[in-house]
Amino acid sequence: MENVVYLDGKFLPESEAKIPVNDHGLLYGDGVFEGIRAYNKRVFKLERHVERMFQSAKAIDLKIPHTPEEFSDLILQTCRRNNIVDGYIRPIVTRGPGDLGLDPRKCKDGPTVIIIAQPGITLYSKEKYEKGLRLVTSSYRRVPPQSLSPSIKSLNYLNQIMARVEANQYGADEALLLDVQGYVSEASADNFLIVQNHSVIAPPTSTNLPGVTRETAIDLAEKIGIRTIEKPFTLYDVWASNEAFITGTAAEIGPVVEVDGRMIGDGKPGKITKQLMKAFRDLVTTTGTPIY
Ligand code: PXG
Repeated sequence: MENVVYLDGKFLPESEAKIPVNDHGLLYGDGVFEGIRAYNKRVFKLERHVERMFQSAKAIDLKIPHTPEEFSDLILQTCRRNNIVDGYIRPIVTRGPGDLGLDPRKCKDGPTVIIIAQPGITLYSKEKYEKGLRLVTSSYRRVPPQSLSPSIKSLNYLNQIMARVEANQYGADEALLLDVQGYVSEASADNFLIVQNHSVIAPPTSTNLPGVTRETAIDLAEKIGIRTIEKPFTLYDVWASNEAFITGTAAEIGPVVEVDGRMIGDGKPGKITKQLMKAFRDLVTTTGTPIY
């Protein structure tokens, strides 16, 4: 059966959910979005994702025409319309349709609100989670907060797409981006963390997206009794680390076993990484906002 999409107050079959060609989301990437997962008929960290979307919208001075509570309810309704058990949810709010020209004041009809809920998303094969991912450092630097805050989950992903294209050209699974100062920022659509001397180390979020999965992994590490440290680190620290992993809603927690041709630890998914992957699986399948 065809997917049902929420678009500006209506639930429509996907093939009928159309956006005008003059929507500033398309013309200028002017808008924000979220990526959320549902597990076992529950939406994982729904409130936190909605909160982050409202924060991103506020940062670009875009007023979402709903309260966060209303928005959460629309997400749940969209899941119900699509009989979601395990799924992937993509809310998008664009500046809306308007005449050509950057000025958001041209978008007189107000924002366009879209919610897609589909049965799932797969980024990497099962084998990659068992054997680990191979990353290469990108020659592109993550856009600095002086230019556009990387904490805004906006519709402008070209910086990361360029890095991903480069990683593909090198035959790697993912790209690792540095910030303009040379510290590790994040992967193309995932946060990047390392393990050194039994501690999990995460780069501060000033140079990357404050990932919900990153926060969750840090909470889980602390619950298990693993020390977590937030501090800038360099590629040297990555190459010399005992373990490394990525976190993201789509990727979940993925072990990294190679960066720039150097083996991380013993070249196999690390012990702490595996512990976190297991704890994450337990958490996502037992918590979250019920859809039904
Ligand atoms: N950094 C960036 C730049 C991201 O886009 C993350 C980190 C991880 O954040 P979360 O909150 O998901 O742990 C993201 C998230 C997709 C897709 O369609 C991308 C993301 C999330 C869901 C789906 O590829 N990126």
